[in-house]
Amino acid sequence: MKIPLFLCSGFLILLSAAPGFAGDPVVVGPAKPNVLFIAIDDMNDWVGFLGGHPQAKTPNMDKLAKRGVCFTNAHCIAPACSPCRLGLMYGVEPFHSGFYPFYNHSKIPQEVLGKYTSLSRHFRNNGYNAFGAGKIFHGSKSMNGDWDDYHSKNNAKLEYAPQAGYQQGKSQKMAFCPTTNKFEDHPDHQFASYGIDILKKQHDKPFFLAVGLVKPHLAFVCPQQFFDMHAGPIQKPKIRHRDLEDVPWVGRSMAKLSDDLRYRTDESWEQVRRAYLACISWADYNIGRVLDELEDSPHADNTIVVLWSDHGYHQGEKRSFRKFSLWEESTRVPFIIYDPRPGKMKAGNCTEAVSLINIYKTLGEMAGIESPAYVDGESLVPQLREPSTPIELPAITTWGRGNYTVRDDKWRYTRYFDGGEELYNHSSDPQEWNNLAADLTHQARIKEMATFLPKNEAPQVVTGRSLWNVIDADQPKKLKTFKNQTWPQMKEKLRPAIEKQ
Ligand SMILES: [Ca+2]
Ligand SMILES: [Ca+2]
Repeated sequence: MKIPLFLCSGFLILLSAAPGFAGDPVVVGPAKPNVLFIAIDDMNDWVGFLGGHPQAKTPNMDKLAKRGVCFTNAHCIAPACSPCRLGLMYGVEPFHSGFYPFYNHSKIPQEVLGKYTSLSRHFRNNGYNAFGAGKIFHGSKSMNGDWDDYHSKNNAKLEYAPQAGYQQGKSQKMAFCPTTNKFEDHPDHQFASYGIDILKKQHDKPFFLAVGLVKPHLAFVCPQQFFDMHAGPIQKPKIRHRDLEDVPWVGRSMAKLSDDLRYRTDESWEQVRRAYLACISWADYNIGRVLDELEDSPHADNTIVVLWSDHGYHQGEKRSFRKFSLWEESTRVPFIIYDPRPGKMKAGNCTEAVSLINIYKTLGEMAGIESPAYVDGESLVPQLREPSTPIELPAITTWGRGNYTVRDDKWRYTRYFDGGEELYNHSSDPQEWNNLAADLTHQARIKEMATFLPKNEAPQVVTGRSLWNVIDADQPKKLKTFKNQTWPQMKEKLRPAIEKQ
């Protein structure tokens, strides 16, 4: 009889109970790798390793990107917390599941959710312990056997120092300023500490450890020290002020013009962007704490690290703030996989367009676990072995039923539910300023890219829906309201700001 003693350094070490061998460790073969799964909320490409902003300071993620395979052209499943996370964790595209808008995870009917197996549960079903902390799903911390243990508590109240930043009225959410609390009071510090505690332990089974950070999501608040790192003037992103004029109406409806107008009027854009960069550095600091612990732990040689953000963020581009759009600012995300096991990975950048939908199958293949038959996407193991390996399928991002964007290594093609289209050439127009969809010379390309649009759309799941903030095929009337009233009014309001620029 052999008793597993512990798992480390990539091998399962057994203690033989046979006479004469008692106590001798016997190495019998490679053990299943552990997984450290780092989820980030609302982080766009303003990180050192993606170069989205020249003043980004993210040394810990940069180090991971260098050691692992960094997917420099990675895109979200949907540009919103709930549908992206449901898609990623269950391995199913919104147009197959019907999870287009926001849901309270625990209120989605079992006859719908029961068709799918969450990633953490799938690993549990295959001999793993699953531990989680912070934000992995949106709207519910833990349910139905997704985890062996889950940490979500944070009781400390954060106090803001708005005189050192910017705050809209007394809004706790729309605050862009340092906190006066100690590090330990902040949720992300606690979530990282939970991960560190798990990494300090010996485990009798391989583990799937998910650490979900809630920054840089609004409010943009974090300790002063991270604001101090960004004390000087903040460089503006590249913005074309009349950029929306060649964008179809559904696209225009996605832009958060009122936020842009407010920050222009208040002259607060710089404070908003500074606070965002500070929160990104704060997230990076907490990620670094977990990665340093892993490196010093007995699990270092046998733990796969995957790091991703659920979607990107506008900081004034397309006259917009936040996410909820199908442009590059919203879709592009940090995404890194690192595998320390010999021969499993070649460090480098993969520049092919990839979707986060591929995480499910990729982790499954890396751990030798077959994914359920329904799971969408494809394994990125060939790209981990050789980052220059091409990928045939483009990345698709869905925002509402009928609104899709298709991204390949050079082009973005978007089609909205009413037939409105956009086409951008990323080789010559990385800001997506010039919509080429009406250009007759590109019609063959549009036709080809349109073949990747979903053929059969699942109807929207209605039960459990908590927020439906997109104009789509299921609420087309909202577009009429927007066209007749909101946009012209908004345009009038914006005119002085536009003309001032
Ligand atoms: Ca998010
Ligand atoms: Ca434009």
